[in-house]
Amino acid sequence: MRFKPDLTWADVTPKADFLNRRQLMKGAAAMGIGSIGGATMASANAPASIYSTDEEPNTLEEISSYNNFYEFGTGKDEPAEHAYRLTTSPWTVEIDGLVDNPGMYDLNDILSQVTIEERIYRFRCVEAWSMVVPWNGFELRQLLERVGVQSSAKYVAFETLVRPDEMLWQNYDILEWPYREGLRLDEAMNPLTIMATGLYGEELPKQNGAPMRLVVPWKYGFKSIKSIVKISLTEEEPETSWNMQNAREYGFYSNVNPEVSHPRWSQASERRIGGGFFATRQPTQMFNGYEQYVASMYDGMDLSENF
Ligand SMILES: Nc1nc2c(c(=O)[nH]1)N[C@H]1C(S)=C(S)[C@@H](COP(=O)(O)O)O[C@H]1N2
Ligand SMILES: [Mo]
Repeated sequence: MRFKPDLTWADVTPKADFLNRRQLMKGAAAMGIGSIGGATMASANAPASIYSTDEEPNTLEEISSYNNFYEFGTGKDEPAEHAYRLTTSPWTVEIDGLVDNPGMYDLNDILSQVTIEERIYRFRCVEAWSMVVPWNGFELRQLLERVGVQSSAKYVAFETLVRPDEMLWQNYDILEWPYREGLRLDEAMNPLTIMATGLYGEELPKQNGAPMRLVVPWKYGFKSIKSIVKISLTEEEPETSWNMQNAREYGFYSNVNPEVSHPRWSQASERRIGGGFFATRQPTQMFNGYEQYVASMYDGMDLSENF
């Protein structure tokens, strides 16, 4: 299925503002910074983000060969083998629900309106392995502010592409397709929450969720939904794939919490990918180490209930 965008940023952005941005972008281009190859890269001279960890990042090889992306198989090595089939250009994102400017947006238009930067984040899968990933991407709140979130909106729902002739495992009922995820609006607006479009200053590999995937570093990895084609602002808590699959094991919040065990294993420690066979496990941190930026969003909540 191919969509023709019926709205562009020029339609939703006050015109003067839009023209200013274009001028700025052009100026930036003339100085050799900013968007090359579809704006996937952060400027080489950009200052390091205060949100980045100084832990040693995993290699591109590790990050792009050990993956979870069930649309391309359930084995860790299968996404790297099969994701080449995915057509990522053109790419359209539908934004609907409680927004002032719903529509079908071309990804290039979205990327021309946001600031791409580097974020080096810890990434913790619910299966108790972890990595350190140097993402390139933009804060989701930039996109949400552009489309105008209405005051009744309380949640953001995301959907991955459905295209079984390219995503061959969508021909099997291993999950209910499309893969779905969701955040509370304040979580989505948190500056730590990014849409990643690149890795190591290069285009995002398809197995990592090209051309655009969510990254929510204080939550278990399954919240970080890949290859997004739909974003909906809703009043009700959206359905999420792993919760639908097994509500006893996977909740909506899924904040990294070393004190709350998965029903089948402990979450107290994790195996850092690339550490070698004899590497010792390391302790898992509350909110994956991002407590100072996110804990206040859950004040008064029983964190052991909201797994
Ligand atoms: N569409 C989609 N998104 C997905 C998944 C998936 O199977 N399909 N797996 C999730 C899980 S369980 C994890 S741990 C991360 C893995 O991201 P990575 O392969 O880039 O490390 O992607 C998440 N996003
Ligand atoms: Mo995961």
